[in-house]
Amino acid sequence: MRHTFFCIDGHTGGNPVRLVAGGAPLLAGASMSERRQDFLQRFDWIRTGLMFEPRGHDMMSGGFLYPPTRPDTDAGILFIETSGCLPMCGHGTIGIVTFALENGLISPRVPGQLRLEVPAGVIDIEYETQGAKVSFVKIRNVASYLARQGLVIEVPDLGTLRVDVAYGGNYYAIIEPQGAYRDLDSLGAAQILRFSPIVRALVAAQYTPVHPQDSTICGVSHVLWADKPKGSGADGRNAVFYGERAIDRSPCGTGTSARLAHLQATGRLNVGDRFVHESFIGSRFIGCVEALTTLGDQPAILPSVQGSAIATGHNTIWIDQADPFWAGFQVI
Ligand code: PYC
Repeated sequence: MRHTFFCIDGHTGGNPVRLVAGGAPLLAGASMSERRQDFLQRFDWIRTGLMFEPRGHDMMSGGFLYPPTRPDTDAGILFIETSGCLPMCGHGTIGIVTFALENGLISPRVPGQLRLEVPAGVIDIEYETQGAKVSFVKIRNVASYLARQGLVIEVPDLGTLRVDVAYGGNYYAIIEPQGAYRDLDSLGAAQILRFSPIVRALVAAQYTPVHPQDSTICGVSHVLWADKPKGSGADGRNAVFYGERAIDRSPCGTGTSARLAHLQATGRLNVGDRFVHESFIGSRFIGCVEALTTLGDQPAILPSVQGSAIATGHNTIWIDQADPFWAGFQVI
């Protein structure tokens, strides 16, 4: 049996985004969080088929637009990527919103604004257009917070690392420059890919964060190597590792949100401060600590992240069960 998916492919700050505009399965659930669970149980083959090789690759990431489950939102997004269905994805949201607006797939009630439901909660979007193109998308992201400070792990062949854990829509192990980690350029991409899964496993052996309001969001999934900025006008740089073999090419939207929460909670950013974040390849997001809030009984912030995306083309993809690799594969 052949399934057809109509996709708009592109990238946000260099990281791929595949908006699956046709072929989304009907999902059960009273919220995008419940629909995420339903998708994972019944349709995960669509994710692996569209994200893994031979139709995707280690960094592939994307999502589907759904009608919202709440009357106060314009649409829902379900994110898919190689590591699963993320509760929230910043670069994915910037790409999906850009491609959906540029192709008339979504009609905002108020021009320049959207309210979207994602598995991690509700996010507000501001965007600007120039002619038929969206020039930027700014996400007012879900409440983000510093979950744990000062975990100490011993990484074989690297050394002792002090790791903090923060939430920005996913849970991040954040490593700042210190003895065993000088900076991103001296670590390099190959070592980031080598050490990050070990860091993630060592952190998981000590600590499992659980979202104060949604226990389906739990555990450190991403590793953020923080660094000083490289280009002029930037405030920081990072490389985010996710899945099994991916380094985010963008500055990572949820990673930037987690980093803003981390910097605010440790007294290095205040409400209203902007933080221009560079990716491993030099692309940029503008982050900002918009407001203070609480998440359960945790002090938290409301971060915003702004960036832009480029569509690269239409892609009609078949998943045909006659193909021995119909559900995709990873080489790890
Ligand atoms: O932008 O939030 C993000 C993201 C998560 C994983 C890759 N990018």
